[in-house]
Amino acid sequence: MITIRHIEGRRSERVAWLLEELGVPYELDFIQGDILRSLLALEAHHEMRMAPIVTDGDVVMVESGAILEYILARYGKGSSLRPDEASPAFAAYLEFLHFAEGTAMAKILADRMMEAAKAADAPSAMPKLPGLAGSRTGAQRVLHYAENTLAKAPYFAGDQFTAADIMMHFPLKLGAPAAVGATASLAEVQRTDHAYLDAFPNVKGFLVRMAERPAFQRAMKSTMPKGPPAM
Ligand SMILES: N[C@@H](CCC(=O)N[C@@H](CS)C(=O)NCC(=O)O)C(=O)O
Repeated sequence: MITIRHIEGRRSERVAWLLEELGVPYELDFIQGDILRSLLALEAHHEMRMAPIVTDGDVVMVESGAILEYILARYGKGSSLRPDEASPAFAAYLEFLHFAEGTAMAKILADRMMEAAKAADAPSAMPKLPGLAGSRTGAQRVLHYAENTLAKAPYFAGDQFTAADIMMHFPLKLGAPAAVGATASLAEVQRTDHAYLDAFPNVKGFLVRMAERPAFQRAMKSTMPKGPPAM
């Protein structure tokens, strides 16, 4: 049985979502309603002490994107959640599977650190650069890129839902308010009816479509049994 060491409302929900899509059983290990104790409990399973940590027999893994690839390789052979390597969708699939953490989350979190440094009157080490990208914050660059990608097809790898969409969901829901200078708690970002999403209609449509998926709904119910956490 696959065990997901989990924190409510965090990236570990991706693993539950993928397993729900595949119909593979799993168990979640977390302390309901207690984010801090769930986080501290992770240390018993991995020195990185971050969620998700996945255990499958002798395998213990961190890094959600790698975990999704592992699960697809072991339990999802032939599944449409991973396009065939010969398919035209494969390059975009790989890009967004990795972009979600490697760039999107990194840029969204870097914005937050820059905001905190600005609030503390710390001098910026980065000069303002010219051009379109230079005029945008990290979250804006990510959200505009996602918006333009989703203008061409309903999913990140084209016409078919894949694990890349599972990876992208988390940075989009976190990055959308940041991109328009709004603030939203972790509980609030679970909703898809915010006015701030109107700035990115294709992203909004994507988030709505994801929320309609039965596997997504089952995963959100199992990973947040008492509803979204306040923090
Ligand atoms: N890139 C990693 C990030 C994991 C991560 O930072 N998880 C957060 C929860 S969403 C966490 O556990 N943070 C606590 C910490 O790192 O101390 C992944 O995608 O799995």
